[in-house]
Amino acid sequence: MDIPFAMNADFVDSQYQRWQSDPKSVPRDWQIFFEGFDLGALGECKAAGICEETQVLRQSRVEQLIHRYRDVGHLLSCLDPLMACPTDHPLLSLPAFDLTEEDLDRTFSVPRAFQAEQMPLRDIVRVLRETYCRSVGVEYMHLQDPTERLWLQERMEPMRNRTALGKEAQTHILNKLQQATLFDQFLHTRYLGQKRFSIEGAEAIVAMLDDLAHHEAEQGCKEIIMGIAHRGRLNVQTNVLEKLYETVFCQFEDHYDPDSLVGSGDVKYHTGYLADLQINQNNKLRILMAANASHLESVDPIVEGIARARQESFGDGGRRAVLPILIHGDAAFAGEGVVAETLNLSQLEGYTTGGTFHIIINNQIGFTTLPQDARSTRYSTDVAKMLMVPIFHVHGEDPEAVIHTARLASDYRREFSKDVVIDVVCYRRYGHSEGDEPYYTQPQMYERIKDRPPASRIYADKLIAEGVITEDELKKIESGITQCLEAAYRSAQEEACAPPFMTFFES
Ligand SMILES: Cc1ncc(C[n+]2csc(CCOP(=O)(O)OP(=O)(O)O)c2C)c(N)n1
Repeated sequence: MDIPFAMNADFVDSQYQRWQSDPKSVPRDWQIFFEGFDLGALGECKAAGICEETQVLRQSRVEQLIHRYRDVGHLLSCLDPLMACPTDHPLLSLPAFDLTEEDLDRTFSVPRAFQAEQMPLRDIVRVLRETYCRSVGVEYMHLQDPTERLWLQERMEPMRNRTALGKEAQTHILNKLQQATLFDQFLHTRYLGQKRFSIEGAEAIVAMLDDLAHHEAEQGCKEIIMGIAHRGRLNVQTNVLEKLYETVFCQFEDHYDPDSLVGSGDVKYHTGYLADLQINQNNKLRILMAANASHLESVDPIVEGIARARQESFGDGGRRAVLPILIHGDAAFAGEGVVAETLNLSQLEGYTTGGTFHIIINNQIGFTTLPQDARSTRYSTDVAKMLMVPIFHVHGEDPEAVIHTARLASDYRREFSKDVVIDVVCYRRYGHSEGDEPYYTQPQMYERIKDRPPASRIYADKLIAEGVITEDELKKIESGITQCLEAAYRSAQEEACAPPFMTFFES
């Protein structure tokens, strides 16, 4: 019998499940093995004369349950800020495994990643729910390489898919969320009626990109090549790439002449930006936001091409030195053929960039179209499953979970040189470009969005409740940001606009 990676429990377990549903679905030698296994278990029972089912049988059921949570625990995860969290799923209930409430107090052997030899079933279910059914839903059991699955399990299960962050990191996250919210609110009030493709509803993306830039730089990344469509573009330019607020405001002013740069008034959503960031005392990071055409996702292969060229210029280690990040809309990721084409190139020697970091700003709408009218798949990310790479779905109002997931995905990409996908489930506070009224087409959805506080407020309330910050400290953060915005606004009106950007590498 050919057992790859000798005694791999996941593999044996999956064969056993296939055999149980249809004995002929596994090779003959496995059929004999499992027949003997079940017979032995029953024989032991009869010999003892005290039970119908032995511990061996129950153990195998518990292993099925563990396997199922790892596989489809995401069905029970809490991802959508606009909906109540699911509490149960028939595929994950005890009866689905012929287990009962009494079994909860029985003890079973557990996998290595649980960091214990044995546990009561009650605790096993708790560990699984904490890991797979909170703010992070993970799809990774489609990965065919058991080494990768084990790597992920050992990173997720001991920590229950969370990173413990200290006060400094939490306050920094709050700051980034506040910057994201206040910047777009400011544009909303000062440049009423102008398109801005607000990030509001998806502010966690800013906190995530900021943290990812730090994490990558600390791990040796020198350059990020980023592709991003219209949504949140200006917010990412200012609050992640440190483009000056006044430079952006200038582009909204009447005295700004976009024709001097070629193009029309929409030019600010298409131009790129090059930033050199001093991440900390030791690390610098260069981020190029590529110019973006209106044609959704057409930037993907361009980013890959730039990233590959930059990697070559670094020589050995180039794949780690340069990270391509693609930020997609949910409708575009599922709908545009170039997404599949780009994914398909990702592992080819002539095209690979050592793994692309994909982020979906999943605001659950494409212009006016809801997911059920836009795609045949459960998730907008399902096309990426063909690469056998992990896909993380994460609640967009839980910035700590978003950041934990980004760090994990970054480490996976570095370890295995493959793409990773993070689907940030959020919403869009206004219409597609603020000018249109979403109530006309999605009244129920927008009724739920109407009273939703910004993610920054929700996170601030959590930190205040936990005693991490005070209401006064929150006010200080807010007024500091507002002062910056006001000062930038004044200078954008008074002074001639500064040259807005560098767009390409000079070295
Ligand atoms: C190839 C292409 N098809 C259609 C459009 C028109 N269009 C612009 S934005 C948009 C909706 C995109 O939705 P999504 O990807 O979810 O991003 P969101 O605007 O919600 O952030 C559409 C259909 C386009 N720009 N390019």
